[in-house]
Formats: sequence, structure tokens, C-alpha cells
Amino acid sequence: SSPHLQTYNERAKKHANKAARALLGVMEEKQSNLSVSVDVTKSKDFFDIIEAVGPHVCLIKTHIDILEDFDPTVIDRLRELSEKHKFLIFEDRKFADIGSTVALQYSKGIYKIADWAHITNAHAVPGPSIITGLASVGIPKDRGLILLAEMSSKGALTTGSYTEDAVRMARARRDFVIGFIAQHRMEGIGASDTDNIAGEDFLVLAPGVGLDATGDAMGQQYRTPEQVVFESGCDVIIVGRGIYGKGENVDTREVLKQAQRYQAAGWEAYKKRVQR
Ligand code: BMP
Repeated sequence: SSPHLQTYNERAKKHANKAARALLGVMEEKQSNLSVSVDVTKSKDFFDIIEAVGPHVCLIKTHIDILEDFDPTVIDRLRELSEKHKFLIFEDRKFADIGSTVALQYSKGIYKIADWAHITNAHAVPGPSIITGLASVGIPKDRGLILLAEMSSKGALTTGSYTEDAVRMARARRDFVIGFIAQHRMEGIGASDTDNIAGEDFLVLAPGVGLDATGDAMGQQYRTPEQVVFESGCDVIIVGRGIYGKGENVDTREVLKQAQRYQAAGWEAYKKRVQR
């Protein structure tokens, strides 16, 4: 049956990519399809949030380049917390250049993303060579790549044939591309009758998730966990401000409460999906 009707556990056992297996396994074990996007600029707030939500998430999503007080110890501590609380790390880098450049951006510079992020992502706009470049660095480290197939923002150009072409690009590199940033399940999309899509299992990570707001002042659009997981068949809900608000001087008790609320909503939507 289609992957979105199978349990995370069933999928964890079969997946060809190690990062995807680990993520699906953690989701089942922690009963969480919640990823918290920790988009704050001070490392104290960053770690306060991660300490509070760690037990409730499968994945922590970072924008490491927005931290104003970044230094390499941030990475050491992030990795320690990833092991302590059993979550994977997803650096939301959105690579978008030629293969040779993204290979450098992924492995070098200050952040050395490939050394610590189990998962990162890329735009499909440069074509298949972006995957070739990132895979040259990521495959030897057992990393996984997510392609941006649909964005959550108002007026996004990621529609129609662009989305289909992104799925075809992923299909050609199923050893490394484990899924999509999207608003709907994507497996099988854009496949012709002759394409071999048997066994295809793309994880769909959906940002733009909120229980209390429908958007922000800059074009973000929110849907509920029920809409993205049950109705649209996405696998992971990505939540940022819905959990920590402005993210300054965070109230960790409130952050914990919201994380538990989103975890429960995401898991309920998943249970309903696989039981139907
Ligand atoms: P929030 O829940 O606070 O709106 O944050 C959403 C997060 O997901 C941000 O880190 C943003 O960069 C990311 N994101 C998104 O909102 N829409 C997309 O289409 C792709 C993203 O990575």
C-alpha cells in the first residue's frame, strides 16, 4: 500500500536511506511527528527551547546562520542534546547553486553542515546537478536530502510542473533524496506508466503549521496538523512560532506546553490516517 497508509515503523524497517530509517524509527519510538523549527537569534534562547521540546520532537530544524553568537561549541551542545533526547537534526539551508558550489557550502565554511546535520534541504531550481554536488559530500556520511517541492508562502512559484519535476529529480536519486518540503504527499507524482515507482517512500515534511493563526504579516500561511497529516498525507509537521512565539526570553514552561499540544495533535492525525 501507499507509504502514507503504512506505519512509521513499517517504513523505518524498509527504507534504503539511513537518515530516513533513523527518523522514522524515532518518530515511532517517541510517538512524535513534530519537528520544532528553532528560529531564534541568541544561543541561550536556542538551547532553552531545545531543552524544553527535546523529549517531544523527532527532529530539530535549525537556521544556524541566524545565531548572532554562534561559535563551534553550539554544534557540540546541539549534538549532545540530539543524543540525549533522541532527535535528528535538520539544517534548513535551502541550497540553490551549482553542484560544485553547494558541495563546498555543505562541507566547508564556518558551519560545516554535513558534519552535524543528519538532514538538509535544497531547491530543485538548478536541476539534478545540485543533488550530485550535495550527494558527493552527504552520501559518505549517511546523510539525507530533502527537496523543496512546494513552499508554504503565499504566491510561491513551486507549483504544477515545477513540483512534478522536483519529484522526478528525487526519484532518480532515491539513495540520497529522502523526501520533500511540501504541503501534500508526493510519491508517485509526475510518474509515467513506465517509471518504476514500486517501493518509493518519500517523507513529506510540512512547514506552515499552526493551531492558532492562519498566517503572519509576511506571507506565511498556516494549516493545522489535522489538515497536513490526515487530509494531505504529510509525515512531519514543522512548527516554529506556534511553539515559542517571538522566541525572546522564552518561557520554557509555555514552550513545553505548546510542544506537547502540537505533538498530541500531530500524532492523533497520524493515527487517524493509518487506521482508516
Ligand atoms: P513558523 O512556524 O514560525 O512560521 O516557521 C516556519 C519555518 O519553516 C521557518 O524556519 C521557515 O524557514 C521554514 N519554511 C517555511 O515556513 N515554508 C517553506 O515552504 C519552507 C520552509 O523551510
